Amino acid sequence: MRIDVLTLFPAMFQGPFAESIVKRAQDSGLVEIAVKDIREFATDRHRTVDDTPYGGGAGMVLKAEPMSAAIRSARGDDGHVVLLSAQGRLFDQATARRLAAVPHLVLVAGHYEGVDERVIESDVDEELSIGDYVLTGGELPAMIVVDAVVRVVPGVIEEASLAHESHTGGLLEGPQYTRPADHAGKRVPQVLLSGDHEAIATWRRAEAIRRTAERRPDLLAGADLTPEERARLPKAPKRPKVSDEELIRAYRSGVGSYRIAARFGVSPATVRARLRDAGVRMRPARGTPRGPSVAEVKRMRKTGMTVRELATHFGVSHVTIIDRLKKSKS
Ligand code: 9D3
Repeated sequence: MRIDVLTLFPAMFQGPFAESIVKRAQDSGLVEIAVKDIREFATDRHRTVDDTPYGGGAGMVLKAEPMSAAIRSARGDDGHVVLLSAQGRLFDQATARRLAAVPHLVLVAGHYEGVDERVIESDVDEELSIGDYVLTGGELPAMIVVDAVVRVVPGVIEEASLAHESHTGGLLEGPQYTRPADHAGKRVPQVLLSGDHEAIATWRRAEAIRRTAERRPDLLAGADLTPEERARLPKAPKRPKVSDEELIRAYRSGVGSYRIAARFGVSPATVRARLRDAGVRMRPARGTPRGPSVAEVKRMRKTGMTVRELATHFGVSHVTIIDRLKKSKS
């Protein structure tokens, strides 16, 4: 595939395109990348590429004529033109895969306040943003798009790595460890040393789901979860009719979670979850037993996990784990 990048700052691209995987992709002939200076397409003797906005306002706008000439020169008759702009649709992995199948990409890095809209209408096929934050221009976004696209061009990286990516089903990765098994007093989770491949896969899956729910709950809707996994997801915390401080003050004063719930118009489970999340040590709840079953704990224990690791894994106290282990022996 061929990628042309149009920019006012070609020197910015020299480092990133001359290193690592993007360099290897070019060296092996899988991708050809050319960076071109938009200023070369300015026709006046000052090489002017920007001007003040019609209607007034701060900053400068990239002029239509040199932009249009630069794009038409790079596109030839087959280029797909992408403008990097803060007004674009959000770039994501699906877009990276789609663009990796395009034989000739032309990436246009805007700068200053933007590009004359008539160029976007006539010469640009799509506009992409890399995220909701303000940058000084489209150069770093263009590099990011090149990086994400090039690595999914067939042959650039090992097929196995790409296969694993699509296999994780839209979840974040769980934690990774390598030697030594003990670092500064923290041990690698025992299950990873157990050699029990099924238990390892189960653990990794649980960690990936847990992490995604905690850090990126927005990903869960589109994630590839079994109905069982979906049913076990912690419900999204819908916040407050009552502040944490009020809940904590009431609880510490000795009022039970059922009374507090009634007083503040939330459920007892909500009261307990909020207090637990706020780090409050809970008195024993009335009602049904919570946490993992005897069988679940027994199974994970067999992989060699310690009581502490089991407690973290199941999200309960070590007392609960010891209780289940005792019951499994009686
Ligand atoms: C008056 C509003 N402008 C400045 C706050 C809007 C604006 C113009 C130009 C904001 C950023 C830029 C330069 N940014 C890009 O060209 C850009 C970008 C970005 O800022 N964030 C995320 N993705 C991208 S892609 C190109």
